[in-house]
Amino acid sequence: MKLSNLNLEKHVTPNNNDAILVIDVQNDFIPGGALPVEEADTIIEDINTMTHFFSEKNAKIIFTQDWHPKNHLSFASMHPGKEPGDEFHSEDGSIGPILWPAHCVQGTKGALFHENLKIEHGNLILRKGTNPKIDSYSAFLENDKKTKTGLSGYLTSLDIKRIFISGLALDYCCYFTAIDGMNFGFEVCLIIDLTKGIDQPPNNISNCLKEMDYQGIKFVKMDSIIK
Ligand code: VGL
Ligand code: ZN
Repeated sequence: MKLSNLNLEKHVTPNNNDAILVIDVQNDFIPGGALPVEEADTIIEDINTMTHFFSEKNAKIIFTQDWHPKNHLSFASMHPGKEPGDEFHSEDGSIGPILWPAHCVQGTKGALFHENLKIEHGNLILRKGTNPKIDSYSAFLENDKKTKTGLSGYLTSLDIKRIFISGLALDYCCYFTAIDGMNFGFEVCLIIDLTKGIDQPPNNISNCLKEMDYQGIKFVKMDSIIK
């Protein structure tokens, strides 16, 4: 599935039952960081424009932060003989499907939001991936698919019905957040020009887009929200 083949929503107007999630716009995911996502720097200003717009519409704004202890088991360095990018599947899916370079270590510069990201409109900053033995791609559930982050309860208690997803990386944290968001009963809309992907293993982005489409996730471009 290519971006150009997706059915796009037209004319979407955010309201006070909406939230925008800005996923992991942190130094380590920006070119120059430990786990750089290609062109990730190019979407930051537009994300700022979008969160400002959502705040004017009384929608909620949530930033997530990948926030790993330095001995996190998703790091290749924790597995003798393994390199970043190597396949790895722990029994219950808590770590994998590949290993990463050490990234977003708690308290380091790489874990901070990029300096150009405007967070002042944020209602909530949610940190995830803090358990050394369990990764957390999704902002809703850790990778064991059992441990909640609390986000679903937060959104439900504020009467949020629809979530918009932006940020990094399209085929990991944005993807798993979108799928779990659907499973928790939210309408989910991915803002496709406010996200960039890793595309590892090869074709991962295309497979994720196909699966999101199949699951009923909607796709929208920024200019259908802000006209
Ligand atoms: C992410 C890989 C490892 C992400 C986080 O934010 O998409 N990807 N940790
Ligand atoms: Zn991570």
